[in-house]
Amino acid sequence: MDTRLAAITAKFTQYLHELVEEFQVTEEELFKAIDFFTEVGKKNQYMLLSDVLGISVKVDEITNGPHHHHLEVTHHNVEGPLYRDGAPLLKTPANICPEYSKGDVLVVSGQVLSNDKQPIAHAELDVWQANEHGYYENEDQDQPEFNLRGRVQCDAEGRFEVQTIVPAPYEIGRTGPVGDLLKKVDRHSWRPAHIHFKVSGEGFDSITTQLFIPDDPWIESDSIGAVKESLILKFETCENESEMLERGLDKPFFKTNYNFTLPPKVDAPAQEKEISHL
Ligand code: MBD
Ligand code: FE
Repeated sequence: MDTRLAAITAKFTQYLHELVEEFQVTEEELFKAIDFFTEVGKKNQYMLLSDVLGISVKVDEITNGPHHHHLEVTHHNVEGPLYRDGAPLLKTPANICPEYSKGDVLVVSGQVLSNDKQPIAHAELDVWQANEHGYYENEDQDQPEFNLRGRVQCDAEGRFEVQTIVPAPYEIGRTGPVGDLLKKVDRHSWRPAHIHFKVSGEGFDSITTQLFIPDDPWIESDSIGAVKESLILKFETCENESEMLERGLDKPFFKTNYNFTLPPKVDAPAQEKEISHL
């Protein structure tokens, strides 16, 4: 018997009964709800549903927040549905968008540090983001494979520099039941422009997070509620000719600096000592 599952099931049932009672839900509405959930499954949108209901962010906080609340480490954030394993391995300085000219160029640089401010040598950033129209490579015929994705290896001081473009805001559920629901209840389905990161280093816990583009129109009303103040980037405009040339650019670009701080590895449960029998 799974007592936790039993308790959650009982409570869930109680909440649903209260809801049915309060709204005097009809049979017709129940059938519509069942059709909705069937469609969510068929279109593989359960994660997206959890996102727009604010469940994903809450669960992320519960799962990845409290162990480190006493430490100053980079705020965790949800992975979202668009991560892909196996992005190209790159060394810093890296360019994850070689066809840069289509968007505003952005150079993200910084350092990966431990909680006591020591550099983490050869830390890795797994980066992924949407393009200047708000589309991820794996949902867009026009982008090359793994465009705007990369696993960037930092140098011996944990430093990195990633050249990319400024992503556009992302509209979730453009097709499918979750987007349809949002429309029906008059909720917008925009996410402020963001860049995803999984940051890892040997001997440290990895962190999955997102950094947000400043001054985005949706930053105060992210449809999944994932924005945290400490994850909003600050942009500078770089018009310096030699810095432009260095990067093969013929126009000014945006620069931003962000340091990631990884938590120390949570001690693995003590391994049972092997008892040697002669
Ligand atoms: C996204 O791009 C995203 O990052 C999340 C968390 C959910 C839906 C779309
Ligand atoms: Fe995203």
